[in-house]
Amino acid sequence: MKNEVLSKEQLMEFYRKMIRIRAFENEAIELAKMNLTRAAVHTYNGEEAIAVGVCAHLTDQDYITSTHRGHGHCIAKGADLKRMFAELMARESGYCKGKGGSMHIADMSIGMLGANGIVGGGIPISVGAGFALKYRKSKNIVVCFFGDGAANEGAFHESLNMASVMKLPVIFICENNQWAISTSQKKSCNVENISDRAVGYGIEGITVEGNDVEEVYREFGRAAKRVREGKGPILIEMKTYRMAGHYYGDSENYRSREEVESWKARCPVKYLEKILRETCGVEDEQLEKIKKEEEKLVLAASESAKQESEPAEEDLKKDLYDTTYADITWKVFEG
Ligand SMILES: Cc1ncc(C[n+]2csc(CCOP(=O)(O)OP(=O)(O)O)c2C)c(N)n1
Ligand SMILES: [Mg+2]
Repeated sequence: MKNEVLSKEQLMEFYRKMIRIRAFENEAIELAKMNLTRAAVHTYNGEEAIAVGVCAHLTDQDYITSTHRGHGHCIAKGADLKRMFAELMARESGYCKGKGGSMHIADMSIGMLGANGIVGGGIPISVGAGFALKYRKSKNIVVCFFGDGAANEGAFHESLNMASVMKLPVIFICENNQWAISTSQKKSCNVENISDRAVGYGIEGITVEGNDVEEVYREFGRAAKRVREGKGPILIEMKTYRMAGHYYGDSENYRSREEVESWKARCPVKYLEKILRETCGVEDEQLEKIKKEEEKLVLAASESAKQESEPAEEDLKKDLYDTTYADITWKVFEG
């Protein structure tokens, strides 16, 4: 349902953010090729419209939980590019002092509760965060990003059920990019849409064209309004496609070239460029200028992170656990 026209300025801002994410991911691949990254790198190429359209509705006081494919979510929520690159390259100035890598980036100052190497791991965390917000009578919300593969895990079922019965302010966003490593989504799930499962939890389920940033923005906006009003959680399935391999180095021998090419033709960046040209009268030179500016920004962040030092050997065992809470727990046990 198209009933809200976004301004040219707003669409240009979405374009800039999507290009920033694409440029970051392309640079992350270059770093992986040079063996500068210390953990697996899972890129978000092809899914940029989702993070950008969703996060445009959020403030720093709203929370998100993310996945192993989390760079796009971080950037859309406002994370610092240099600290992200530093984390990928195991530098001390990275988000986890270089000890976490790509899959463990978190930034509490912007409400980014963390990427997660455990598939489905962010789903129950989002329910806990939702409970905290409700307990504090806050109007803020939690957005939980996860993949189609994660939607087949027990944690998904338990979390949606609990969020529903407790009417928690959580929006579950399934990024259905058609694949969970080499497992086709269609072969691992027998319902037409993952969002159809919402009925089983007594909540609303919506299916959205995830490569269309306008549709993502509009549909998420409606859902966010309802959830902020205290009407309980919503499940949104965003149909999209992972344009690159599962991680850098994936042979991709489980899917056909034709399939990849057909989805590349539906690339969210290209789709938005077409709208900007045809309905907003934007010239190619303006789009090129944004691309150049964002590439420059990303490369500067990467170069600067490369110059940073690695964590010192004597700090190896530091920061592994948050001892504040461990101490409290021990005190309780010890009476
Ligand atoms: C609990 C758990 N099981 C298995 C894995 C291995 N694994 C890493 S990514 C992945 C696929 C996830 O697919 P999906 O949820 O669709 O996310 P996508 O990679 O497509 O973004 C799997 C099975 C893991 N990291 N954690
Ligand atoms: Mg997937």
